[in-house]
Amino acid sequence: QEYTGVKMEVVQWSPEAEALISNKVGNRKVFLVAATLRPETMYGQTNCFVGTGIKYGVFAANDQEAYVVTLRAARNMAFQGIITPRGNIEKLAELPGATLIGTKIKAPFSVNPEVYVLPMENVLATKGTGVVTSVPSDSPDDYQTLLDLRKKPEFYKIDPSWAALDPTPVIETPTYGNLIAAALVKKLKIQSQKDTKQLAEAKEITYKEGFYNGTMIIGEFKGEPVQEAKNKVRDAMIKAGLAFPYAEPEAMVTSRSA
Ligand code: ZZB
Repeated sequence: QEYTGVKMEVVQWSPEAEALISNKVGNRKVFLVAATLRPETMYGQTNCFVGTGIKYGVFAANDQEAYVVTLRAARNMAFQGIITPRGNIEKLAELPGATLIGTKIKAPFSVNPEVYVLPMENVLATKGTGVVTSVPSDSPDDYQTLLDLRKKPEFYKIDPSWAALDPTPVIETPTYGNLIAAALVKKLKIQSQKDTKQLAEAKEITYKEGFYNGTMIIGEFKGEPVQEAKNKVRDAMIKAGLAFPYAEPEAMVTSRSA
């Protein structure tokens, strides 16, 4: 799986994370790195999601930068030469996911320059970097989670202002308009992020509609089909030093028939 690793620079740590980070990162800039398959949607980022029960590390990428990802992702990055020295990893600090909530970070290419880290129940520790950038216009999971957070901020232990940014239209499709995630959440009668079966179906439809029938309605490639814009946005982010290619190795073969 070929992801784009999106570098979301920390602007202001939450007090809990700040306490764990103190003095441990040297002069490095620290980034949460989100793994995405939809670089063309980055204009619509409104926040970032982590799993509150997932363990994250702050890993030195080099003398200037450090990345907040799972250990598993850091290992993959080291083998891909993203983290130097190649094949080696240096963990500077450890951050339980819950401590990251409320941290303010930059959202590269987004109409919202700065966004907050929020909790999502369905973040998998075994996929990508364990960090997910949220685009509620084009991801049903992100949209529904945002609704859940707004409905029950105390339950999720967030300040309501952290979830205040509304979805921004990024892609137009003939069937679902310019906020496809909201349209599908409604159509499939999804009520919460716990409706994982319907959300999986909504995601499938969203991927297909966006890719085959979507047109960009924002950004440098406005007016172009998503199919063409996708890699152009990706390349522009990489060129700007705001992203890098990150490959997820195929699942290891654990058994095979003779
Ligand atoms: C931004 C984005 C915008 C995404 C969108 C999707 C969509 P897949 O197809 O199942 O591999 N993601 C990445 N890592 C994780 C994780 N550890 N746990 C849960 N979700 C994760 O899913 C790849 C997408 O799932 C990634 O692309 C990321 O969200 C999320 F408009 O990044 B995406 C219709 C989807 N739209």
